[in-house]
Amino acid sequence: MSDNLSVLGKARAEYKPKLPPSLRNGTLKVLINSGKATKSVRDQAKIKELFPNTYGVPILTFETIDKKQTAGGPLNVGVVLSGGQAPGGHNVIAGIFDGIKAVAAGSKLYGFLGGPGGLVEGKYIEIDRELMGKYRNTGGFDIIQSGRTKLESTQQFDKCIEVVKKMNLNAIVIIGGDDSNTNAAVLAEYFAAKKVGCSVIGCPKTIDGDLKNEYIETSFGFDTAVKTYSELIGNIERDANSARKYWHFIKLMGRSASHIGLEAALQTRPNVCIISEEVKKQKLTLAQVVSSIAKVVISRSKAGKNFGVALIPEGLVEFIPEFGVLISELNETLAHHGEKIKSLGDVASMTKAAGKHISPASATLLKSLPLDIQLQLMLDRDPHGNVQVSLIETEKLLIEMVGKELKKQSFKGKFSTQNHFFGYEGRCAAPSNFDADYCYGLGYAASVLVLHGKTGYMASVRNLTKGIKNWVAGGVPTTMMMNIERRHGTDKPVIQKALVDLNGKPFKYFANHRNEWAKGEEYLYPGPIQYFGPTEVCDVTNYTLKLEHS
Ligand code: FBP
Repeated sequence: MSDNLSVLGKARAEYKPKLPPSLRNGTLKVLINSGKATKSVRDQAKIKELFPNTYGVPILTFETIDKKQTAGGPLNVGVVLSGGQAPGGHNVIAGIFDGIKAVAAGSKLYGFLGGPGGLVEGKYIEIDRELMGKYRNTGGFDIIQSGRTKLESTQQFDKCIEVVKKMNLNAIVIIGGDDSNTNAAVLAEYFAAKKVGCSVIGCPKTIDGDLKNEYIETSFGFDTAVKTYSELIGNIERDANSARKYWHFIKLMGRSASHIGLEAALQTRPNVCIISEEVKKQKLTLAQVVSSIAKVVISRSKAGKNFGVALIPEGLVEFIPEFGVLISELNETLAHHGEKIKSLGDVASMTKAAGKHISPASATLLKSLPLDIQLQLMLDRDPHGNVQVSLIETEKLLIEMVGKELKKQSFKGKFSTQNHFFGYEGRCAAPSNFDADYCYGLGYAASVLVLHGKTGYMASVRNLTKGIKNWVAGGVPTTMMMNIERRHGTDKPVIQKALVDLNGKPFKYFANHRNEWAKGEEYLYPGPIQYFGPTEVCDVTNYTLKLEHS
């Protein structure tokens, strides 16, 4: 055992993740059941045309049978960790490792270094038993690191083929979010078209919780990350309620969707929690969002409470209609004139130059914002064309604007504030028992898909709220989750993001309680994730999953 493990780390290394029944006792007793042909969520004709070799394949579920199934010989599998870190990635790799070894003695697992870029460049290490042993049940992606290279050019795909041939790989497993699994689907299609004979399987990862649908109940890492943030938010609530002198504005990671904010609100009951999807539905302007927060500040102050806690989803600005328009116009502008605009150096000149390419309303809005926010909106997009919302300091923008609004209303109380941003704090936390088990199951399921030579699938484990004895493992065609969206100024096939459903039970529960939470101190203090102890404490999932599947 590694000597750089903490006391908890050592105890945690001994944890044996639990597997769904169909994957227990090795993968040798697993049969794949075929279902009906499938279709994409939208834009069926276009997606079918783009994925002629992998479109329409059936959903797969595994069942235990008595007959042994073995691979023809040892399997060689490569694994990639892609995109933002999420707790449990190492256990997915452990699941693949144990799965392929159970299928065929002598099977080998290789880890591509630094994300999809490592695959293109053929940079890898072999993951052997000793190395794997150091990372079981740990957080982070450090075993092979991660990266955000987008796989899209024919040149990149051809390089991947060279690597696959050189390493004699039977399969590549890409562990990633919606964008990375889009990469996996595109690569699977390319390999199938070229008859490369190498499967490409995806695994649903992202703390954001926005890679989910009927068959992928949740993405791994969401559970642990939100529990980590909720512990911190609970601590802040207790501090706020003790000192009674600060309003805490807490921005929470999660990119576009507000699943993290909503779940954290259910776990901690703050005074304010903004849900971006609701802002969009109600077409609220920034001024209206600000005024809704100011109302709570004023009414608490009238009750003698100049303190409170407000949760802000990091993607909020994209959902405020005028900002949404500004950001999409800036996306197009930066895709075509980005280099020139950025070369100007100072923010005022950049804003002026960008202003020439966007609508007058957007140009006025951009100019009206604090300089640092103007700059943050014009920073580089990520390789997938997304604005980097984690770099936009929305919590500070709101504090400033709420302060101005209070002044306008001749507010007599106090508005002393603290700002926080919780994101990176939770992405590498040691996986909760739920994530440790779920991830191990996903990895094991991926190895079964590889054994059966399946490609263009995402590994799945379902029935997650029904107890592990009822968990169902299988595979879902990635093309089923796709639609066409505008990225980097062009239409691209991508996995559709699952945003917060305003008719769903988690949001409804929040909406029914938020007024009481705004007035009082109904705070809940969830405390740290527990790894050892009673099952109702250690194996509990999260409100979102429970409510969605109750
Ligand atoms: P993925 O979608 O790749 O899982 O990443 C999620 C995320 O943590 C977002 O919540 C956040 O906006 C973004 O990554 C931050 O990116 P980076 O790690 O590049 O700063």
